[in-house]
Amino acid sequence: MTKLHIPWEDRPADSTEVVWRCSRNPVIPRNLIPTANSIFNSAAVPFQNGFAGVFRVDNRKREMSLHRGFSTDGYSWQIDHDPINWSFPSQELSAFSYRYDPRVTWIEDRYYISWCNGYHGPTIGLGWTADFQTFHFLENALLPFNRNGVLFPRRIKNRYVLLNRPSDNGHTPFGDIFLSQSPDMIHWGEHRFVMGATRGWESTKIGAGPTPIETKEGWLLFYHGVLTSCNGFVYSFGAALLDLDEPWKVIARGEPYLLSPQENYECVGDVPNVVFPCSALHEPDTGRIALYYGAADTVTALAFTTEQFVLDFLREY
Ligand code: BMA
Repeated sequence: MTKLHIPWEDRPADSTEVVWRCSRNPVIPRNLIPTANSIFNSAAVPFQNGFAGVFRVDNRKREMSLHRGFSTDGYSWQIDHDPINWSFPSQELSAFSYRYDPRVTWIEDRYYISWCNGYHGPTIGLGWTADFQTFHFLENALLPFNRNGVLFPRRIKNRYVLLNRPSDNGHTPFGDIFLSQSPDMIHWGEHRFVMGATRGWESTKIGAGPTPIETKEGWLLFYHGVLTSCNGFVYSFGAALLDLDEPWKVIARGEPYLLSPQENYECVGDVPNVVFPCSALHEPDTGRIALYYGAADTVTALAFTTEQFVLDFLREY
C-alpha cells in the first residue's frame, strides 16, 4: 500500500510563524454543495486510501447538521448533500434540534464522533461509525449545557476520556475546559478541571479543538480562546500540553495565540473574526500536522505546523 500523505506545505521561507496558513485557503467554499449556506468547524480523518470527514453544514433554512464527506487528497472534498442518516438506540434521542461542531476520533476499532447536540439545550452528543456508511447514535455523554466535547484517541488507565466545556444555553460569556471519564462511552464521571480562561485572546472562554495528539512529552492540545471586543467575540487558537497519564494536569500552555483571524475569509462571513479548529491530521514519522479550521463560521481552511514547532513554542512560553 502506498503511504498516505496528509495535506502539506512547507513554511514559507520568510515566515517565522509556528502555524502557517495553506496557500489554497479556504479549501472548502461555503457553497460546495447546493444545500449549504456554509461549511465550517469540521473534522477530517485518514480513511482507507484517503480521507473521510464529518462536516458542519448549515443549510439554507439555517439548520445546523452533520454531513459525511470523502477526499483523496484532503483538499478537494465530496460532501453529501443530505445530513447523515443516523441509526438511533432509542426514539427519544432521534428528535432533531441541531447538531454541530463535530470531532472524529479513531479509538481501538472505530471512529467515534462527538459534537454539540441540541437536546433541550446544547450538550455533548456521541456516535460512531466503522465504515462511514452506517452511523450509530449513542446516548448524550453529558447533561445540557455543554459544548466542545473532544475524545482522547485511546483509553487512559482503562477509561475513555472526554474533554468538554460546561456552558449556558446562549452565546456563553464564560467557559473553562474540564474532562470526564467513562468505562464504556455511556456512563461519564470522575470529572476533573483541566484549565480555565485567562487573559488577552483567551480571556472570555476556551474550548478544546481537535483530538489531542500523543507525543513523548504529553498530549498536544490545540484549543480555541475567545476575547470579547467592543465589536463582539474574537476566536483565536493556541496550544497546551497535558500529562499523558493524568491529562487534567497541564504541563505547558502557550501564552500567545498560534493563529488569530487576520485573513479576509476569517474576518468576513456570517460570524466575523472566527478561527475554530476541529481536527488535525498528524504524520507520526515526519511530525507534520495539518489543521482544519472553520473561518468566520462560513468556510473551512487549512493550516500547517509540526509537532516540533509546537513543542518548542510551548517550551519557550
Ligand atoms: C461557538 C460555536 C461555534 C462558532 C462560534 C463562533 O459558540 O457556536 O460553532 O464557530 O461560536 O460563532
